Amino acid sequence: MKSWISRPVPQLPGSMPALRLFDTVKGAVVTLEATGQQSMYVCGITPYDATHMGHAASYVAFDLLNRAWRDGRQQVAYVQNVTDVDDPLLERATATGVDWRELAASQITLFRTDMEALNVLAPDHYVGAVEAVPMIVPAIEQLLLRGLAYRVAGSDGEPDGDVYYDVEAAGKHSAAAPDAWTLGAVSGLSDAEMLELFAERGGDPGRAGKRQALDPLLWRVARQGEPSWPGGGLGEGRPGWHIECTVIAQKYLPAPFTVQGGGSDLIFPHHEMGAGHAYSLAGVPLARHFAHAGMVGLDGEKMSKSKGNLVLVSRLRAAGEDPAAIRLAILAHHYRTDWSWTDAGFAEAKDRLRSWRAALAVTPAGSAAPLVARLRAELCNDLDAPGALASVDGWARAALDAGGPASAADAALVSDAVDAILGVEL
Ligand code: 5CA
Ligand code: ZN
Repeated sequence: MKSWISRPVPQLPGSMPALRLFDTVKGAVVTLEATGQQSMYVCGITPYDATHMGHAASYVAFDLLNRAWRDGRQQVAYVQNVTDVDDPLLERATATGVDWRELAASQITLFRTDMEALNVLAPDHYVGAVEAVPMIVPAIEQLLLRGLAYRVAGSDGEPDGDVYYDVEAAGKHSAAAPDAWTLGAVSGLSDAEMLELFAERGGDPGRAGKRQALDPLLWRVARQGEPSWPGGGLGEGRPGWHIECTVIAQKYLPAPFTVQGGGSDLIFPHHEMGAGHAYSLAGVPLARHFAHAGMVGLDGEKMSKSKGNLVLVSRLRAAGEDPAAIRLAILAHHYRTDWSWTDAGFAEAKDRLRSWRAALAVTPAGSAAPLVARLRAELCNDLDAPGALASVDGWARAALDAGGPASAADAALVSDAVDAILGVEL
């Protein structure tokens, strides 16, 4: 699928020190080895109401990681998916009387435009679930062959043949290896916590005929009125959610790749099950590290399509708001914290942008290099964007207090650094 167009990233003198990042699995900040080659998979949107501020914040968070790596002279291979067929998308299409393909296409187009406006670097591969079906089918067949997946007989009006992943068999199968996956390896949750979240987040714990309540769907055989694709020995149908991301990541990235990213609502079951699928298929972990961004709310409530309390990037843009200010409003919060979008926070971001731009015109000679060093120190410390913003604020105050004369060379370096590292164009 077509990705979007990245704006060029200025190359700064010097480089970012080794990056420290919070790893969800380890529950601690770890140092990412600077091997020269990094790889990242960030879960993409389900295109039925894009792009709300929660989505935007998660992509800006991993864009900071991408930029920090690049500034540290690392090559980055970046893959993102689009969940372009899924129950909620189909439900929304039915409810609004729009063809599901049109709904998805329109929201993906909007998302691309929003990402470009927010100066989020594009992935090297942007892959839809639909186009990945031919790769996903053989992976599910493999899991069946290895006894790590099973078919469920039809009952209660459901047809025969849906395929589920056997979490218990998969855990036992890999248990001998030190880096093996067993249920809970990624999320560290108890059974009771997993059961609750599984039901909330697209799982079907009560489905008759499953071996364990937490077994996730791999293949849903065709139903009347639902889209379906050829599934070889699986029969016509469509894939389950977790196997889509697993197979796309395995196809386009090394195994293991460096960082699996997404919002914290993806830790369980999505990234847990994806890690299981990947280990079952490849015998090595999916990713070395798992990183998760906090949830964004609106005035204290989680922002979600179902609650209808969405702040859309496209709506703000249509109202003439500067995307750089939207990005700054996001960066004012550490990526791991949960926070709420507010008008006051946005107004603050707009003031900040104005002050930075005014300061650029009176950049004191010799002020740029120390700022670049401070920006790097903040970012390599678990992507501390609020710390970085405070550094630029300090520089801007000093510049405005001094009131000139300006150094053109320093102004150029400050502008390049704020762009390269924070993705904000002054
Ligand atoms: N298509 C799947 C991932 S494969 C999905 O979760 N799609 S999504 O459209 O619901 O979300 C896209 C990304 O935005 C995910 O990383 C998700 O964790 C993140 N996200 C969704 N809602 C919020 C929110 N309110 N705050 C922060 N991040 C959010
Ligand atoms: Zn995903």
